[in-house]
Amino acid sequence: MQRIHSSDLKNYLNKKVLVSGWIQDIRILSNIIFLVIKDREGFIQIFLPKNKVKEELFNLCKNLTKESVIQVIGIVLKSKQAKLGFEIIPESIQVLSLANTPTPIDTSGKINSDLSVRLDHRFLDLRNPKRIAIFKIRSKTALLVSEFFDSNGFININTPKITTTGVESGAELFEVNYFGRKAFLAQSPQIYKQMMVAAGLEKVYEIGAVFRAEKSHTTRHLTEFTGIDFEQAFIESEQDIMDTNENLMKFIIKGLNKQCKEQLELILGHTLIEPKKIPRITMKEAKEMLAKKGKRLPEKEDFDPEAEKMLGEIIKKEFDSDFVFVYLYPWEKRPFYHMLPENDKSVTKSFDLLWNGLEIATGAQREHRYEILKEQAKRKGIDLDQMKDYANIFKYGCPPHGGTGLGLDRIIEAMLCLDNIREGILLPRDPLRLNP
Ligand code: AMO
Repeated sequence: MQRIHSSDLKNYLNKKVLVSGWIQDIRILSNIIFLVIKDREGFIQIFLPKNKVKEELFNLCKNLTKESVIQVIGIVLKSKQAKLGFEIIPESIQVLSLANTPTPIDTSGKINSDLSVRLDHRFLDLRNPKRIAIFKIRSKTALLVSEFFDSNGFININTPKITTTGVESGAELFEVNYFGRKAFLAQSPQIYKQMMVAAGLEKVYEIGAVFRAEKSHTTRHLTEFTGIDFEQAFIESEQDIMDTNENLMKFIIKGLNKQCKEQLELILGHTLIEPKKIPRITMKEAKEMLAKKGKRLPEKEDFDPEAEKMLGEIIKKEFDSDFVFVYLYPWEKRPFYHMLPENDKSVTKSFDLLWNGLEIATGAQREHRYEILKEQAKRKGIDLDQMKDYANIFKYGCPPHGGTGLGLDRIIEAMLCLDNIREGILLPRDPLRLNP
């Protein structure tokens, strides 16, 4: 017999089915036993009236423990008491795995455990429909990202995660002993995505692991996260790159509202708001808006989390948008490879994208002219010629180009209004957490 999921029960009324899952609840009364089992899609009630089921089944259920895995064959009947409106009267029950009791954390979601304890027992923590919903949404998001880039002519690439150089200022590198040679875990695919544009692929994207040796203990930083990176050639300016990001976000939201309606409603109580036009403001304008609300930031400084949150609220009020692009970031706060505008060398042709007051992406037009790039690197104290693999990209015909790095984990955090980035990643890595 083929197994069916809880969500399919409605199609099998009065028919014999095989279901399996984890025991969520057991209620034993003198003449009746109720079992609730959960599978990936929801819950199934198993009803055992003593006078209608075999005695051995009744006795077997008395010894079951919560979270044990069982397989049930029985008839689907309508039920007024069952949440889904159906229950199964079993003909047979097979115990596939008996769980130890008690479990280290409550899996029903009724008793809250500390996040850190939950993460220590993540596989048990995920036996909760709300948590599974997060990862169904995350899975669909990644798929939609690929669909978007694929249908817009981008080529999917896979770049090395063991490398010898990094170009992200501020983000530290994890050192690896590579057969006695010093290597690093990639802090972004920046070099390689630019390289592939120069190679002639023109438009590329990658979804892959990114490593940052930052000792940040915040609700938005991980030491290993999933980056969505893209790079595109023959652009006019960073505005073209913002367009791509804007279209991507609209595509994701539209797709999720269609394909993950149930999960979004379970977590948020509603589907996502589809953005109309995402406002684009300069860093200077953003700082003026913040200053009016009493938050003053130095000219050359980036936003702190409080400023980002405040800006999100201001934009929501003034533009009725959950998203905002902030562009023309100060040169001091951006890596050397960002292009500078002709008329103002104090800023770069770069931007951040914020969703619900959280930075989810950074992008820019890159400097593709070797001599200017070399000069910019020098201004940051970097000798470009020491970075041979990167420097070479610009020596043999490199078109104007730009791109973006988006954090998938940040997108999920912002989208689902999660308190902590760790809620949206299966097994987070941070300065303190290296397990499980
Ligand atoms: P940046 O360093 O801003 O830019 O990273 C891009 C995006 O990645 C996410 N992100 C993080 N997510 C979780 N934990 C972290 N520690 C973390 N650091 C960054 C954020 C961020 O916006 N090469 C450039 C991108 C580019 O210009 O193409 C870069 O890596 O969402």
